[in-house]
Amino acid sequence: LPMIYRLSAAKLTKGTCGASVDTIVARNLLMMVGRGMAAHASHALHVASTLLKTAQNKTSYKIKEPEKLMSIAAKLNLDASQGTESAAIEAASTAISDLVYDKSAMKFATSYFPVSTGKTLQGLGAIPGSVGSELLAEGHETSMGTMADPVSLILHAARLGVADMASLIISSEFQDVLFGIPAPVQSKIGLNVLDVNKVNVVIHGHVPLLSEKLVELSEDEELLKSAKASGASGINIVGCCCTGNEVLMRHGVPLAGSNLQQELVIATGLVEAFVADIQCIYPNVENVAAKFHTKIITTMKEARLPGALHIQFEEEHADKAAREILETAVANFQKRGKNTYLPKGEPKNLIAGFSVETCLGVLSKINPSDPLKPLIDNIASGNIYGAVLLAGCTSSKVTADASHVTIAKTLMKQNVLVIATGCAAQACARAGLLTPEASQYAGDRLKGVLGLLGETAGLGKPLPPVWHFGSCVDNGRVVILAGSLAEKLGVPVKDLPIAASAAEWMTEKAAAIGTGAVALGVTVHLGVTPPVIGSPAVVSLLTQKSEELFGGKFIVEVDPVKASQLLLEHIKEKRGKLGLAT
Ligand code: MSK
Repeated sequence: LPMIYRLSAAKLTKGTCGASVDTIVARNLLMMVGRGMAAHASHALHVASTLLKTAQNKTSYKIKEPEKLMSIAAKLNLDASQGTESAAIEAASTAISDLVYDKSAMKFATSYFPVSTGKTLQGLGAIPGSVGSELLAEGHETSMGTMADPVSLILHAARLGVADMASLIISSEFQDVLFGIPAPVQSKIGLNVLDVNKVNVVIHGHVPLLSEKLVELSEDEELLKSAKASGASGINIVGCCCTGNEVLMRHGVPLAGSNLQQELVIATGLVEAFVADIQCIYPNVENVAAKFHTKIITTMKEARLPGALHIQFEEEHADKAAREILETAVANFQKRGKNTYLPKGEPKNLIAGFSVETCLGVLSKINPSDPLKPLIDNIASGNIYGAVLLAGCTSSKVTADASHVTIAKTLMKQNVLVIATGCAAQACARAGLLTPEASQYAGDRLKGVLGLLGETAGLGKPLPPVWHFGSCVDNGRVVILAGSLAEKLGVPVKDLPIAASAAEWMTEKAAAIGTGAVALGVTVHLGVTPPVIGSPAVVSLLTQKSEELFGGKFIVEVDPVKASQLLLEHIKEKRGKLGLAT
């Protein structure tokens, strides 16, 4: 049993070494945030390394968005005068240095956050050095007999949270450079995006490096010929979790499900290959697949499963790995058994693919010289009462999807704009909230804004009341948008009428994102109680003291209706402080 439970069971307040419950809880939290941050930074390192090798002409990837690359270089204050490849090498090397090498401050943190946020973080010693140096210190501090001061441990967790945010930004920005900036796209979600007549390939995990190639190759003539020779009418790629979100928002690839549906997707008996890269891959997929013909294929060295077929992804040979995977899937089609089941009915429609650039693009049609102004005017007038980001997983500890959906519907009714990422976005999609028709659930004032923006975007219909902003790493996009709004208004992020909610969070990564958001001044609701209640001191640091220090705090409320009220009260308070109508 974890030490904290053994202590409380024995009604003790200290361990044998004298570590208090506050020390133990703070130490455990720091380790949790550290693991989450390591996962995101590892993702970022893969993407940065791919960008670097692409610029060096060592891969078959292309730089699809040279303009965006130049704006990243400008933000980082890099010399981009030698052209695209040189700018890519500079930007990727800066990221790799931020992630791996020891130095005083991560450039992706100091360059991307508003100046006022940077000053607050600097004053609190919360600007991270490289991820590598921070993790080294975290491992050391949390080892037995080292750091025992709970406040220092929590401040270190905040620093790791900030490093996590910077890592998300690296992944999100470079993925756009390599694969394109997402733009609104229509697609579907549900188990019945699987096709009984086709070779079904599920792509699962987080890093879109190999999945981009799989999507591209699924239309390869030779592979389609072999699929037809096997009796299939084609190759059907569907997504799961965040790899699914990535290919959804760039290519419209439909989604089969989120983290909690991964085993169910296989249990349809219709999946020829279940291809996993990294993170949120339940080891149980192997046990379920063993009952069917499904091949579980792992592709990255960090996330291997003991019985899975492993086809290693390497940036330089991505096409070869993708072809081998699809050949394996096609060859497996004829082994599909009779024991198949697909739920009746149609998958749900959805619109995804919102990005900062898309938003600014639409807004600039209203005000070309000052695109943020229409957004600010609508917030000031109360047409948009505030904005809340729904992020994180779906959880088996609560009724899955229900918390996200209840909060989304309650907030939009009160004219709050809802942005969603990760599995939370998929939960909203399953409830039909990513459609123009769902704008009927929004309050009249927000409905008017969605209608105007939909017309301006040329949709001929309102925008959905929930904007799918991408995968978990795309929380970085939301940070960039919030930072731009704050800078435009000349106020710190902590004063904006915004908040975040991780109503069904479950992973260490969600803990890292939440901690980073609080450190940047955003108040975050958690709908599943984090493992800190053994220490009233840590609870107070996270839910009260953090607001004095950073401007953001955690709100813990399991009931989604009450949570919505708390989020609305928070927005009301912020509006009041800005002198806006409440
Ligand atoms: S996939 S981290 S279950 S959101 Fe990003 Fe979903 Fe949570 Fe994984």
